[in-house]
Amino acid sequence: MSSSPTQRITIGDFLLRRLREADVRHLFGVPGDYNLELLQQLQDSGALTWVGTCSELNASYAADGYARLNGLGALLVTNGVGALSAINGIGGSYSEHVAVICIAGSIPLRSIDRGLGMHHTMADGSFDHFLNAYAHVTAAHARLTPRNAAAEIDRLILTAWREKLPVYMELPSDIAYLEIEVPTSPLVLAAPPSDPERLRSCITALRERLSAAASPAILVDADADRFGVASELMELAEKMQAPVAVINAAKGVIDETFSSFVGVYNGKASEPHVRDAIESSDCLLAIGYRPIEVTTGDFSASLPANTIHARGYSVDVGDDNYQAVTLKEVLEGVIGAVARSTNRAPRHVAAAVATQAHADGSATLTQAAYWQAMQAYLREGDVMFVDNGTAFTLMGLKFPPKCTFVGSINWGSIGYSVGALLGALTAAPERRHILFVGDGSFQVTAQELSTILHRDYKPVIFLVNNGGYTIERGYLGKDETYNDIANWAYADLPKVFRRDTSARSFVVKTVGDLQKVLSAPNDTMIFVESVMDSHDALAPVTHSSNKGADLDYGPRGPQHRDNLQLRPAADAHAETNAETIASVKPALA
Ligand SMILES: Cc1ncc(C[n+]2csc(CCOP(=O)(O)OP(=O)(O)O)c2C)c(N)n1
Ligand SMILES: [Mg+2]
Repeated sequence: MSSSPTQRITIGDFLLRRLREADVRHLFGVPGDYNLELLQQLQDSGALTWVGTCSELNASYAADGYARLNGLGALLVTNGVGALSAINGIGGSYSEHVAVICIAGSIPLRSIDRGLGMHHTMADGSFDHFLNAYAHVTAAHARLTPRNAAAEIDRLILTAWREKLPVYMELPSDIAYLEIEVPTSPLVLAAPPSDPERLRSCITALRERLSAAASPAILVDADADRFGVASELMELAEKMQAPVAVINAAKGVIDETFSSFVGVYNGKASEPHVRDAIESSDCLLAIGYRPIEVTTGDFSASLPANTIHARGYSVDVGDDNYQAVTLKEVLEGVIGAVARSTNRAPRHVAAAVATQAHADGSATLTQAAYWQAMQAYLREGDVMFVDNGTAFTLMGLKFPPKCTFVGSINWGSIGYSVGALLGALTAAPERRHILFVGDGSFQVTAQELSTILHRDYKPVIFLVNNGGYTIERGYLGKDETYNDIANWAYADLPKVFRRDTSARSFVVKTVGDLQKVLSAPNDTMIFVESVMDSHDALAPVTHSSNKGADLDYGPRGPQHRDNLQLRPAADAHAETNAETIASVKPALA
């Protein structure tokens, strides 16, 4: 029996206290009768700041965006209707490895005990549907009771943080004000310590392989960010003079101005020097590598057979698999164990330099000119958000130092970026946040702009109005109406969502218009609607969509019919600067 001191506290207050101890300072969501009692506890205690959103879907995206910058995020929804609205976003957090705690105020235990039918249920006598649904998209789930609350709250929060995955917690509405006995000591977010022997052996195995290698290299996936080891990887690369590449799901995780950074590895779609560094390495260290078609150049990625695979809590080296080790401790140990290399030929490759766009300011705005202007706009420390669509062109730009990239590459749910922007702004309002979004994606979650304005945040929003789903036209339906959308007055929306807004809104149609608005100061929201042709997409985007259609529909699919698919323009390579954005890749449509 533990003799640590305990105290009596209500379940709701304990939950809020634990969230605060886990450095969750904000809670996103939508009130409902089943969660209002917890909201009142939040209000009375001031433990957390409530950020009400327009929908639970947006709250789930916001909590994810918050967690990307904060390590952990949380949302509060109501039973069934709220929980199922949020489940897409939680699925995304699972797919993208983001620690989000989804709390559902749920049916009172009294009703469950007595079998009383209640609203926001299927009225079929079962109260478990949503718990069961969430079991598939979370690392852990539980319905709290007065008996299990103290243990389950800690288990769920710790599981989310340790696994970098979402969890789901039902708080029956009649127990939040009941008192339980809990430890007075704060919750400590810590990874379980490594098994000393396994850690030692693992570090030795890695040191032996790396030290014997002539051309060691490192390949980084998103887990390097989630497990917070980017700086260790850079230190290791620097010490070994080894090149580092990222896959596009990890864009921005390694500082792109770091001398050993070579670029984005994407199989055959990679720049040759990146491909060579990874595929011909005699000792490749891959971090959390989770290949899918859009991160591997349609499965053309080919890692050396003897690649070392390191994950959050395990490492594969040759025939050996090391469990009970943490990535950070492994990397720290390896950095200490390998000798500093002084004689390896530096692999550093100068970054592509953007060619000058045509100076004619009256020229109609094109994707090529647009992205070239964006390259010049980015600055140190920016947080960049990308939604699905031609906005993926951002992935081909070179980021300045200390930038953060927020995207949903594996999950790819359109509209994610607008909710994520709200969340990330809430976590780090002092940074400059830039959203790159298409009109189609924006229409899914546009109303969250109102919360961003309401809270006086000052992001820069670049919206491309191209009349619909251009990236989809590269799959199928080049001119079909199913890829068209209603043409909103996008730039008027800040005014609609906040009457007294100070936001600067612009509609730009020419290169000159765009250049002018890019000099606007960042002292308020900047909203730029750029009007472009529905068939304008850089060749890498269209090409990727075309290949995606072949994979999706097979040889008997309709994509080969005449003119049914937007293809790379015949003169794409003649574009003034298309080639400067050559490594654009993912297209999830
Ligand atoms: C929730 C969801 N629904 C549908 C899709 C399919 N989808 C992927 S991209 C896309 C169109 C994006 O259009 P837009 O944002 O306007 O980008 P652009 O026109 O620049 O390509 C759609 C509908 C999706 N990824 N997610
Ligand atoms: Mg569009």
